Amino acid sequence: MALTDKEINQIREELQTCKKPLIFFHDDADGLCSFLLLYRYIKEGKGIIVKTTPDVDEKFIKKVEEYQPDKIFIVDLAIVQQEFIDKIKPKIIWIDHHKPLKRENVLYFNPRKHDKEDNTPVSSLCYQVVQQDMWIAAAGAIADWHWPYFIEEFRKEYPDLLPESIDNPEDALFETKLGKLIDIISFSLKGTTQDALKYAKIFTRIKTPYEILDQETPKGKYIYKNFEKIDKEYQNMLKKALKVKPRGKILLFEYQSGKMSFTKDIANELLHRNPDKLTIIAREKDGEMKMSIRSKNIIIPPILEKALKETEGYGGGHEHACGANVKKQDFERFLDIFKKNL
Ligand SMILES: [Mn+2]
Repeated sequence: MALTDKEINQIREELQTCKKPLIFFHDDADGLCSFLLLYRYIKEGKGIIVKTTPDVDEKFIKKVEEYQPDKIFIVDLAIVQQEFIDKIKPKIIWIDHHKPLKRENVLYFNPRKHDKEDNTPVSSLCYQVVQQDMWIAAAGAIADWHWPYFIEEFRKEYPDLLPESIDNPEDALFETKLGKLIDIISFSLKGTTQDALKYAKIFTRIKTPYEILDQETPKGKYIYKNFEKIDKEYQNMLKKALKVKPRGKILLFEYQSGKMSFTKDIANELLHRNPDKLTIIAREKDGEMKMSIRSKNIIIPPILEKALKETEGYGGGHEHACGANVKKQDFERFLDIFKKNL
């Protein structure tokens, strides 16, 4: 189990003695689901979405002073600056599954501290603690391409969302109603920060997944309508991405930045449909190419490090899924280095 019994009890104790939490979360499905699991357990609090770089730094101090929380929870965020920790009064409980960092004066829970291979999503960690809202935890975990320990229990309770024939997160994502629910959750974060928070708040009061999937209540319908609107844009972009011809082993799709980023979503779907290719989705913004890189069989980080070193870009991630940023003028060179090292 990713969190030990002692850690589970420790976090549970912090939740049970908390009256007014401020919860920082990453703006992806795992982050939002983690927020929901904690919020719905305490039934009180406020969420803060950390967009673009997953880094909690001093610019968030004002938010803490405004809200005056008794505790701060930080979920699914890779970086929390020591300066931030030092400058605020409330106790900080940080639950994450990215590369472990050394920090002082914070309760830090990360399964990778004990086992560097263990990147169990934060939704699954939070579920270990709260033991409720299994459908939210399942959505968050599968969204991070992880098959959580409670999935058979989930299947028993929601056989229509996850049919018997599905035995891996990828098929669950692209071929089931649970996958659709995940799209609805992650698309609810695509608008402005204000919009995203508004939807997050509605999610805190949804009772069952069917409220949304079958539009059973006004709240569920409201979330679903927004999904349909964003999905239209997504399908348009996907159609374009699917027309791209591979260059050797690489499948590259570039697009200009609009209001919304679909980089991760397109990267995952293109890889699902072209499992033998390395897919690179690049969004051009402010003279930079912001990328998601995916592959089923190639270990990406060593090649990526090489390419970044020679182009002064930055990025990183997991073996088969990485993110990276390079200047537009270095992009061709970046691709060349990748091609030569495949
Ligand atoms: Mn995550």
